[in-house]
Amino acid sequence: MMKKYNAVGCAAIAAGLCVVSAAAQSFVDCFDNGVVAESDSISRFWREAKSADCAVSENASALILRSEGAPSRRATILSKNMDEADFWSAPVSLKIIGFSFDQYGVTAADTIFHFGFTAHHTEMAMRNMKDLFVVSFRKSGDLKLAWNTVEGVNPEDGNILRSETVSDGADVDSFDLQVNGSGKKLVWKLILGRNGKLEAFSGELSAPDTETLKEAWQSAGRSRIVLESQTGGSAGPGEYVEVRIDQVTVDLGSE
Ligand SMILES: [Ca+2]
Repeated sequence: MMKKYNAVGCAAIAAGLCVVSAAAQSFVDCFDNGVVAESDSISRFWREAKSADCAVSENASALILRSEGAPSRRATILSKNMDEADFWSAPVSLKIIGFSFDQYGVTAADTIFHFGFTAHHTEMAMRNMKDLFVVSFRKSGDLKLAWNTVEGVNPEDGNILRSETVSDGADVDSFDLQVNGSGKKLVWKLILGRNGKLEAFSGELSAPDTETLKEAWQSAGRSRIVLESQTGGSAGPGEYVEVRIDQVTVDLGSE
């Protein structure tokens, strides 16, 4: 059964920063209470994993994932197990709203955001998680959507479902990752937003790949969401990548 949570606590709604849709909203975090681990409605909802020098914080109604100081540094947060994120039972939509990148001393191509779904059991860098269905997005516009069932694979190096270079990567301010594995195949749709202008990509896994992923996921017996910032190879001491997010929601998807 889907659990429903209230979206109370989104003080930023009045400011127009935190828009909560009325229909089918299952989970929302507007990062309003100053403590990352505490979502606006669920205690101890997020757990974090950070490389040296990295930071996860919540400030002014935003989540900030900051990776810093060397290549391949990561700041990661992992949700609790969520019935709402179980796309094998019902279509799921994971929305990242009010997104922006900031970086210092690091190239746009090395300014990296990862997000998506995982059946992994505990918080750690995403490359060390198995069972991922994820998006990798770089400020340069490099976009990859991939899945994997093994540890030690970077999100952008798994089984690639889509690889694109989108225009105006620095202007992307929202993501909506919709996944539906509740039928015979897993179908997905990814919608990028730039100031209200939407760009969509979609596809589906083959039946054998769907079976492989579903077996791994159901063997793990959980579904979580995960977000991560990462530095690429051009990061040195004092240089950083920052990902800022105003709101994360998990809803019933559209199919
Ligand atoms: Ca919080």
